[in-house]
Amino acid sequence: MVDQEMKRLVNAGFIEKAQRCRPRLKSSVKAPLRIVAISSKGDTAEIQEKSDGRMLPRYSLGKGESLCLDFGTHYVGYVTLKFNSVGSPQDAPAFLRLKFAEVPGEILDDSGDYHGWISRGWIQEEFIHLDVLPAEVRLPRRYAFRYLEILALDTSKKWKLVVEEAKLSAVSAADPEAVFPFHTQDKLLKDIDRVSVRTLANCMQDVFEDGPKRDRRLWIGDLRLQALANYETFRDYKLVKRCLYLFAGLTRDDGRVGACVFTEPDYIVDDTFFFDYSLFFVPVLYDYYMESGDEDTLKELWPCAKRQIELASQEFGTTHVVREMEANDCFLDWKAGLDKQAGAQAVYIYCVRRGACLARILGCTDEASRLEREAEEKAAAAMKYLWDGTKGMFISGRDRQISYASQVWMVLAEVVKGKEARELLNRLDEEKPEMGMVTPYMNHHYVEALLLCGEEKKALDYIKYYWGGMVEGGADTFWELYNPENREESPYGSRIVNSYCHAWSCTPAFLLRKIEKIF
Ligand code: RAM
Repeated sequence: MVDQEMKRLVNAGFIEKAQRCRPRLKSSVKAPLRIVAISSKGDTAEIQEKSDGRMLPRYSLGKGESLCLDFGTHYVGYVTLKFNSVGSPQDAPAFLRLKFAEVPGEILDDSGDYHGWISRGWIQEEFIHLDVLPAEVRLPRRYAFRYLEILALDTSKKWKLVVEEAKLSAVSAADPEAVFPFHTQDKLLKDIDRVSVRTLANCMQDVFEDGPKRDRRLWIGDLRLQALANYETFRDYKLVKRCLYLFAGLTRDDGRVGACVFTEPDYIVDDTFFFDYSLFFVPVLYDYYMESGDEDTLKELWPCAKRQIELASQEFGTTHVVREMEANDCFLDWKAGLDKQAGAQAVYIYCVRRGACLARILGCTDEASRLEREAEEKAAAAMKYLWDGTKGMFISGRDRQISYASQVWMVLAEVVKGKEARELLNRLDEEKPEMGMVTPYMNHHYVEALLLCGEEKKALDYIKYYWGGMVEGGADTFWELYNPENREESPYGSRIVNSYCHAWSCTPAFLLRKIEKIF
């Protein structure tokens, strides 16, 4: 939901605390490793090695000629390019197009074909004129990429363009040396873990960003999963604390936590609100406390967590079933047509249970008991009104829609447990309802649901199938969207604006270590 009329509330003390946890970014200089040619092979991109990255100055580009540099893996950072000319004196400006690509397919995509609903400003493409060569160009934007294509749109008949040097200053708040390892002999799992950790590291910037290509901001749904992966890998508690204080310090005037916050030019909460995302402040705080033991933060931020539950509780009617939701009232997944009611009911129960635990930890026993009763009441209502006994599935909305999201969240909310939950997930697997899952975010929750009901083997196989599918598709970092059945899937109208290093996709680093502890 977008609330453009909203009044904002800023807690200066909280912002000050967030500011004190601001990370110092680590930077390292990278050069291209290879020069490649990318061509299309059916619907995939074929990469052909042309030469070593050090051969760069030996190439000269005339009108319409291009060079594609491969930096070896995915990075986030700032680029400096040195250009020169060969041949006659430069009698016309150099006119260039630069394309930065996280995956090779982006080099092949034509930005002119994009007619989607989010800004084309996200496409990492620049058009530059250089009147005088030689020239050193330090590009002002930060890019997320592995490949950089330099196309000479025009030179002149008398001279050609030379790219003498390409340099990247890669930045991240994470120290790649400081990862707590995951032990396995399985090559695919090793690769999945490596790609997950890289995804997380490249999204760890001034805050936990959702995607360094797009939207480059702090979303609470992404934060929740990033924080979990971070606790198992980099253990950067300070960065999570910073993000918690930002969400709590920048709310709507009724205390509601926004779906995302911007940190530039000033800290400001967005006017987008999702039922599930506001509630996720509770489990993010819960997980943070469980991992860090930071009682001061828990005490200070508990009122904000409690307030999210209070506000969400107003969305329930006398039957204790949450109201029917419009598509953008609650997120859950990008699956088009997904009915959100059952998922929202389950997310509420999931969050209230964690709220009850926090209240108990803080010694607020009356509040804890009240929240425990609240969770049970809503769980009972889910069984009464949202469970279809004949089909053995939870239904959602007036059309009684059956989706993966509803079943998975009801399991995570422990509305069904143990054997019943296992049977439900088995049925889901057999019947494969059409209302499937399209984001690694939703697929993460599916794996968590399997783990919660003791299906470690299935969880592991699914990680190999799903995230392994991206690794086999050449991923250096995990993608925002991945539907094995439709690789072109995009909620935005074209995959050209999809992000290919996306926070909510980094969770195998967490899931695999969790499974490792069980075995
Ligand atoms: C997209 C981003 C972000 C997500 C929101 C709901 O814009 O991918 O990660 O949290 O949607």
